[in-house]
Amino acid sequence: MTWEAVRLEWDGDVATLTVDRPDALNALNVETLEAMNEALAAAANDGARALVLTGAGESFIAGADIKYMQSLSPEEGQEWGELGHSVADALEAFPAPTVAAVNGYAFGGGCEMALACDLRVGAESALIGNTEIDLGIIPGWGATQRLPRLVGDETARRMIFLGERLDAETAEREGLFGEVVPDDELDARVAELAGQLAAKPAFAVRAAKQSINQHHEGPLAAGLAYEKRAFASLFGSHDQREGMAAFIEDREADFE
Ligand code: DAK
Repeated sequence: MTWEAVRLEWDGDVATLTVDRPDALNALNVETLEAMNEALAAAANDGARALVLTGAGESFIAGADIKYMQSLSPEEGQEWGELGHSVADALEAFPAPTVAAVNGYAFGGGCEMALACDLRVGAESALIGNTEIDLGIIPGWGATQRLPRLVGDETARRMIFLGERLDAETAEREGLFGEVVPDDELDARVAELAGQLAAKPAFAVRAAKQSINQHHEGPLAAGLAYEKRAFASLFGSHDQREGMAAFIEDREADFE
């Protein structure tokens, strides 16, 4: 499958989804969002053990396409909101770990796509923020919920109320980026990290991801109960038996 504004490339079990509209700094329009949904489904179906999200050229994703949004009616705005949510949800529910390689501007809806990934690595020159307030709107693809969970309530309110654009160093300090690397080392570092994630036992990583995601979806008690069930379900699996045997026998594990 090929798309105009999205590329899906493979390196072993690692899939990389690149938003490829560099002339618009990878701003998201309907066609791009639909292609992202299809590419994510294809990557999941083809068994990706890790997925990288990045942008072509100098930008990660400069936001939702303002030129498209400008004249939307409330009904069209609702459809548009749902389409963006479906992509963010697909990233969040992706059956393997996802890493946002933030190589430049990640504003508005671009920041929200990064927030829906499991991990974020920033290039030194990256800028990130929920800038919607200056367009007279609020974040509409999940940042009001996902951002406070990641950076804490006060920082999230500041970012959203003030439309702050954080540089990479600040984003790392606030917990928005897990790490920051020089621009020319971003691809190599993300490939290394994604490779490490892909080499881990896939069922266990998925169970851990789903358990952590429960925390986002309901009260703590429900999340803890889910975690208990997910934990128990891994016992008896090949990877659990093999991982523990390898530790006891002091050898490398051979995971499925
Ligand atoms: N949309 C459309 N085009 C964009 C764009 C965007 N978000 N960002 C950049 N571009 C386009 C520019 O218009 C320009 O196109 P041409 O004029 O060449 O045709 C080209 O990309 C290069 O941009 P600049 O010439 O501006 O480049 P600079 O290096 O000078 O500046 C910049 C880069 C990223 C600082 C600047 O372009 C900028 O501030 N862009 C806007 C960033 C922004 O505010 N992003 C947030 C968008 S709002 C909703 C759910 C979600 C959302 C909305 C509703 N509902 C539930 C209804 C989400 C909203 C957003 O994401």
